[in-house]
Amino acid sequence: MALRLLHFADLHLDRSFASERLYGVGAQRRREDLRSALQRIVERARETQAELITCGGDLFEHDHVTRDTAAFVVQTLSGAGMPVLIAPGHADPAVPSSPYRYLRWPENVTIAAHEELRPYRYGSVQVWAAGFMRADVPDAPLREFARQDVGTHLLLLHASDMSQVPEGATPYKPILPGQIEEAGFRHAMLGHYHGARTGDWITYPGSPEPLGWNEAGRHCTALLTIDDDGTLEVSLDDINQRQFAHEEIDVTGMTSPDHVRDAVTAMRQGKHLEGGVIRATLVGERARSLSLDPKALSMECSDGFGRIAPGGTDGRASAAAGARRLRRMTHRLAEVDPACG
Ligand SMILES: [Mn+2]
Repeated sequence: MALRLLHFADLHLDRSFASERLYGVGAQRRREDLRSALQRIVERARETQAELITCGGDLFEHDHVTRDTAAFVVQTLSGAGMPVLIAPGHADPAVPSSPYRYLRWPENVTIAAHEELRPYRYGSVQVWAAGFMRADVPDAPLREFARQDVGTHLLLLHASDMSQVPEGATPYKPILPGQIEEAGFRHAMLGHYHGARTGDWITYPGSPEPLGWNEAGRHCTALLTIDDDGTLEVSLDDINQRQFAHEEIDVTGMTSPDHVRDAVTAMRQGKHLEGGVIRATLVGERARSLSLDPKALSMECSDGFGRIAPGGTDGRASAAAGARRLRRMTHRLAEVDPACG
């Protein structure tokens, strides 16, 4: 065997989660999830006897990262007992004020804080890496790359496979599978797309934990094994402990807020939702006698483990004017924690 490595990307440590309307305890718990994912990644690298850990960028969010988190990263990675190679991405560009630049990193950690691709040698394998030095890098990274003919070469980048751009993704650093092959790479370990996927030339491990309700798909680490003859195997293994779930609660027939509260509690205690961050939508026909106050409901369901925050409430009158109203109310974030189940 020439090399075995564990690849991950898009952890987004210290993300605010404001875009998911998660605040306070709810957001803090998600940030703790991200930290513990890094510890599990390092543990998995050891367990699988990897010889190298690679990170395809977005390890943390530069706009939010605290010194404490940066110190946590340094400590966790320094304890990995193997080399770690990081290619800074869009969310964690190696700008002068980045922890990548101002911190003293342990000897086993290498930051590819350079815009052009440079090779890093691990045994008989060369891993070519480059980093974002500012947040927006439109250039195609392989356009002027001189083909490598001798030896085994891998690519580590935060980049966009233009043959499979997910909805809503901004295509920084566009590349195509054909370019990987033409440049002489055996495989590209990338970051940027948050749903795990792998193919002949390109692997995205996805974000280790989902970062919101729109992140369906798998959240993995990728174990790459390269044999001496150049044979390559990629194994995507799920690493997430959380999932974002969406549930509906039908309020038809409920006549008091107590009924709604009981339904929310029952949903949160449902075993299949353990470990889930839940967005509950109240649907159905609201009885006239039932008044719902999202704020009050939210307060009542706040217990430190779970909470409902008032979300976008859009009440729409049904076709039959003056009749009962069909109301669709969105109460975000009944969060279920295993400790609560
Ligand atoms: Mn990302």
